Amino acid sequence: MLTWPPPFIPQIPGRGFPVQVRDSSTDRLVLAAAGQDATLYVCGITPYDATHLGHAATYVAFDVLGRAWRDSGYTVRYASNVTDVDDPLLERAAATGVDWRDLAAEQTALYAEDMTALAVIPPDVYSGVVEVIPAVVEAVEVLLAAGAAYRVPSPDALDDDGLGDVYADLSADIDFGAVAGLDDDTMRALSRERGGDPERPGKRAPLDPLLWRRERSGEPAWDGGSLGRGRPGWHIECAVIARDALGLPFDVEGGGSDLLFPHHEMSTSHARLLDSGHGARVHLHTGMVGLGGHKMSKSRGNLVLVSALREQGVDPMAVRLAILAHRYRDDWDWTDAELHAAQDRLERWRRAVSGNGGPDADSTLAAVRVALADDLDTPAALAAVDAWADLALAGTAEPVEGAPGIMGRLLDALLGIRL
Ligand code: 5CA
Ligand code: ZN
Repeated sequence: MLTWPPPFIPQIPGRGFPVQVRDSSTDRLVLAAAGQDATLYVCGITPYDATHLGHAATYVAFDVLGRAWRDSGYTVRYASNVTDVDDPLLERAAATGVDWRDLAAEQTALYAEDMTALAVIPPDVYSGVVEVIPAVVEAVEVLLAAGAAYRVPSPDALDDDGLGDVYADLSADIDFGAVAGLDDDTMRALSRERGGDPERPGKRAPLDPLLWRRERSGEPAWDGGSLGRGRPGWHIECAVIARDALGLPFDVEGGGSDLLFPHHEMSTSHARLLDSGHGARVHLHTGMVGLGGHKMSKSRGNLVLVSALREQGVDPMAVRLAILAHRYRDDWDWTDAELHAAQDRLERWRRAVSGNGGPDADSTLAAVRVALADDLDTPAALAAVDAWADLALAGTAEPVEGAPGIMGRLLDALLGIRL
């Protein structure tokens, strides 16, 4: 799948520090990358109602991680997906009378425009599910052959040749549950809420997730080899795309906190069984952005779209700055006041860097680097820049020639804020 154009990343003096993040599985601070070649997988959009502020906040947060890694001299390999075939997308297409392919293509294009405007560095590997179906089929065949998956009769399938749908047998994975660390009742409730089918008859265990769904009337389907015509389940898609793009184990699997369970628990379990015990080293989750006190979500319809703000003439850098004003892992509500505060801050910073000379930038650069290395503490980074801007606007510090230029470049390189 085509990505969007990468933003220019200016050079800044010195080096950043190795980034520590709080792993969702252990709640401990850990080094985000095991070595100098950092690998990152972030779950991409299901292409409808894109790109709302919650999506944007999640991708901006991981973009900051990638920028901090690059600043500490690491190479970064970043992979992401587009869930361009899944129940919610097909349901929305059917409800609005559009072809699901047109809906997906239009929304994926809008997402690319929004990411470009928000200066998000594009993934190195960017796959739609429809592009990786043979790899998914092969992975499901491997799991079946290993006894880690089984067939469940699907009498409502179009071509009822008795092959049935395929489910993962979670009892084959001794580490299942380690990602989210939840009790059984909670897992069952979340599975029901988030795309699972704990009540489906014929499964060995309620939480066992779908790997391959046979073709049903009116649903798209692909050749599945020995599995029969059908389409992939959700979690196997990310397990296969991440494995093939990054190798196993990779450093960080990320997404919003709504993906911790079941999605990342299941995709990690699939990866482990496909590759002798390895998934992502670190799981990292962003908080939920809300609107009016509820999680911003397609199903609830309480959305603010990045494209709508852009159409109103809102500077995308103000949107990005409003996001960065929050710690990535916190839940927060999008409000007009948040946007106005970011617009004011952007305006102040622009005035502060407008001179040729200004307060020395070295300690601010160091403070921003320290803040980012400390679990991506963007509010602390913004506070350090505010302090520099205060001094610059007060005009009391001994002016250093070129300091405003360094400030502009550090904001661009580390925070993706172009003044
Ligand atoms: N395609 C799947 C992942 S494989 C999916 O969850 N798509 S999505 O379009 O629903 O969400 C895209 C990304 O945005 C996911 O990482 C999700 O966790 C995140 N996200 C969704 N809603 C919010 C929200 N309100 N706040 C923050 N992040 C959100
Ligand atoms: Zn995913």
